[in-house]
Amino acid sequence: MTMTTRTVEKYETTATAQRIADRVHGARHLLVVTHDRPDGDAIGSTLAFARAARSRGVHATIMLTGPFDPSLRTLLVDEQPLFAPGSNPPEDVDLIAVLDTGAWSQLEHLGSWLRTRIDQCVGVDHHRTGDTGFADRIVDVSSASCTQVLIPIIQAMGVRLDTPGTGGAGSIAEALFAGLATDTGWFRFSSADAAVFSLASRLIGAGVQKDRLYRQLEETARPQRMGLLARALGNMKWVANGRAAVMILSPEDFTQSSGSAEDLAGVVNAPMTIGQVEVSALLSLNEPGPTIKFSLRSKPPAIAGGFFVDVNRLANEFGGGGHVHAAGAKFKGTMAEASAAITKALERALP
Ligand SMILES: [Mn+2]
Repeated sequence: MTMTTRTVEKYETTATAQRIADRVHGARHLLVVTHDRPDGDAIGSTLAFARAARSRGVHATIMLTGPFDPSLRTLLVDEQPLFAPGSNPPEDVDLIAVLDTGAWSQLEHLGSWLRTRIDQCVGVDHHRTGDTGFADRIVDVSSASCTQVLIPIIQAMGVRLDTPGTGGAGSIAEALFAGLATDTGWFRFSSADAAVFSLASRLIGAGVQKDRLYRQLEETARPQRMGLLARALGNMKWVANGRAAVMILSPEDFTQSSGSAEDLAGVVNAPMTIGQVEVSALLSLNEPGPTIKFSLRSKPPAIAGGFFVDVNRLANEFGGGGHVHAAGAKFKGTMAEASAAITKALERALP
């Protein structure tokens, strides 16, 4: 009998911060990329890393893939990234930093190009799983954001982060802070631990203007959001003795408020401010059709170890999923059927 041994490589750190810094110093043209549909941490990470490399005299280009929230554009300031698909990566690139992901599935448009240059790639990430297998990578799942993982690398590059007056618009510190703030829900999530606050303190000490950044990133919705919110609250139903709220938005609501699916961000959260509410559900259908979108939110327990509703499991019942406190699903049927089905599921989850 023969034993076949197959090494399944773990997704973990293989390089030191100094090793990554040395590779940056040895590069002529660094390309910085991140996952498709980049969020605040992805954009913040690419900006911080490219700006740090440039401050050490290394030519750096950022390439972003897919749509992203228009408010994040304000972080770019003078930066002019390349966008994929559409433009091609520069030919003379000799080092590629892949940030905030280690999964080929999140690198759809650049994946095949990156695969041909795998020995030029380094990875920096804070996610638990990945399959890109770059030889030099730093994976720190204890970090709240990828920008936090970048700190020791940027320091090893010889870049100072604490100098007062260096944290303004378009700075390395601002980009690092943007990733840290957005990935921790502005320091509310459990990932916002003492190390996160201490890093935030350093960055604010460098001059990062958190109030301006908050306004720039979080208070930029279109007026249409208020119209949709008013309609959602107007038809809200309490279920399970007021411990859950169900809101409905039909195609008519979207037409009359001139709103679109993008204007929905945050609407599902409105009932969560009510003390007795454990779960909020928003059922939306932005144009006539058979597929209704469920958005579900729940609160963490009121006391450590106490009761809470796992909305990921609730969403699973409808073929969807997500996280414990934020999930979604798609429902085929009429709005009345959708409303009856979610009401029944909520009453079961909140006996
Ligand atoms: Mn992240």
